[in-house]
Amino acid sequence: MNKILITGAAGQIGVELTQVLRDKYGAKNVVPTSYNKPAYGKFIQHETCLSLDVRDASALAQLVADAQCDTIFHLASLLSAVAEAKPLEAWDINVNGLLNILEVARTYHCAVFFPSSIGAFGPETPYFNTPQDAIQRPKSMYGITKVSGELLCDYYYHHYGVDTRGLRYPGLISSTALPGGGTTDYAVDIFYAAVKNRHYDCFLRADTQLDMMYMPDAIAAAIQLMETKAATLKHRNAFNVAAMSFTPAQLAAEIQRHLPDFTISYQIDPIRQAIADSWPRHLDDGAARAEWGWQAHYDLAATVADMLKHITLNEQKINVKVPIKSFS
Ligand code: AKB
Repeated sequence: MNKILITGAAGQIGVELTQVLRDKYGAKNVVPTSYNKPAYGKFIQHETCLSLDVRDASALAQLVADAQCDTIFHLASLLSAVAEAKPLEAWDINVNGLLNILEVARTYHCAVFFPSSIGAFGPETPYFNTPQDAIQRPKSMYGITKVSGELLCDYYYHHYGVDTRGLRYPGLISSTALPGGGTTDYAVDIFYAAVKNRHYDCFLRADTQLDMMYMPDAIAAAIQLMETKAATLKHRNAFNVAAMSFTPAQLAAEIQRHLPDFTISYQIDPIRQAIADSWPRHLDDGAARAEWGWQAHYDLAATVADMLKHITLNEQKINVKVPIKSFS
């Protein structure tokens, strides 16, 4: 990786990935782009984050050509709950946007990182130890766009030799940037509510078990996969990765070990609950371990301790957005 373009750089993954890539490859070799002006100006300076709509193929091509990029981390995407509320826009951004990225990668010989998701699976998939190669019949528009993305990445590799690689991320937890409209957002919102109000009203049922990962592991996985020698990869795209799997009740209990007066109640959002109920509980990430040495470092206890430490420290400094509650 010599010159790296990042789309969706102001999003939950993008904010932290941009910083880690800049530290590793040099700030001048990383080109962060975002559709919206970054809400997290503290973390990505406005003047260095370029404005880009991934649906604008010619602007994208111009940028890649001008900056002479050889790698693209394509993070721009609508998440599951928003995609369910805006299915056509989700298709346009998540699928047509990716097609533009793949076409520009084919023309300018770029490698591409594409984040898929546990959302690429559906209720017909085994819920536990979900295999790397399993039936994929997602019921959400988000999941449909993610399966389409996985297949398009395979297609561009097999037909054009584009070096496409990707992961199936679980719900991601981070103390830097908030997620925007996902089903697993509760696992981030809960920390801010715990620190500020000692109470959280959860939109998923207490027993909704899902795979989750702390952001430092998610960032390390993406970079490690992109740095792996191509010859060792059999799957290339859509690697299952896992770190921990828990329910809202288990997460609340772990937070209570640090904040004994924290309480949780449940007010179910039927749309997000239905999405969560259709997703696997725990992925088998054996292929990622075997092919490129994947290993998570943060479990539930370590994640909760680190999140509470950072959010408590930053509470006064970070301009926290109000967590999204409804998408109707
Ligand atoms: C979402 O909830 O939509 C995402 C995901 C699991 O892909 N966090």
